[in-house]
Amino acid sequence: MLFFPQARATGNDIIDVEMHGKDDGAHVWFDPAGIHVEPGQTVRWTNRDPGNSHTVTSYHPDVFDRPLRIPANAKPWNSDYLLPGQSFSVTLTVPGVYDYYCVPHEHAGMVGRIVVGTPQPVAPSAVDPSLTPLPDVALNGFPPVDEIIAKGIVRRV
Ligand SMILES: [Cu+2]
Repeated sequence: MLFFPQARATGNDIIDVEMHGKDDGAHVWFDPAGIHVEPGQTVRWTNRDPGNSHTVTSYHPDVFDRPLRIPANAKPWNSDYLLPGQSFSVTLTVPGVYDYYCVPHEHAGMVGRIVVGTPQPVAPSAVDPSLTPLPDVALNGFPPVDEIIAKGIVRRV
C-alpha cells in the first residue's frame, strides 16, 4: 500500500513530486501530476527514474519562449537536467495556477500543474505568435484546476 502526503498540510513542509519513466522514455510522468498547496510552501521534484534525465520547467516567455502559464507576477524557473536521484525545489508565494513540463519529454505528455491557494480567474490573453505553443499531448495532460482543489492531489500514472 502506498501513502502520499496530504498536499494541503499546514506549515512549511515540503511537498514532494517524483519524476518517473520507463527505460525507453516512451512513458514518463510527474507523480502527482496535480497538487494543491498553500502560498509559501515549497515543492520539491526528485528524479526517481533510473533510466532518464528530466527537467521541471515553468511555462513562461522568459524560459525558452513558451506561453505564460504561471501567475503574471510569479518567478519562472527551470531546473535544467536532473540526473537520477537529483532534486530541485521551488517556493511558490503567488496564488494561482502554475503549469510546468519536462523539456525532453513535453511531447510525451510529461507535464504537471500546481494550484497555489485560491486562484483568481484570469482572462485569456492574446496568443503571441513569437512563442512556441504547447502540443496537444501537453495540453491534455494538465489535471483540471477544480479537480486539484477538490482532491488536493491528482495522480496520472
Ligand atoms: Cu522528462
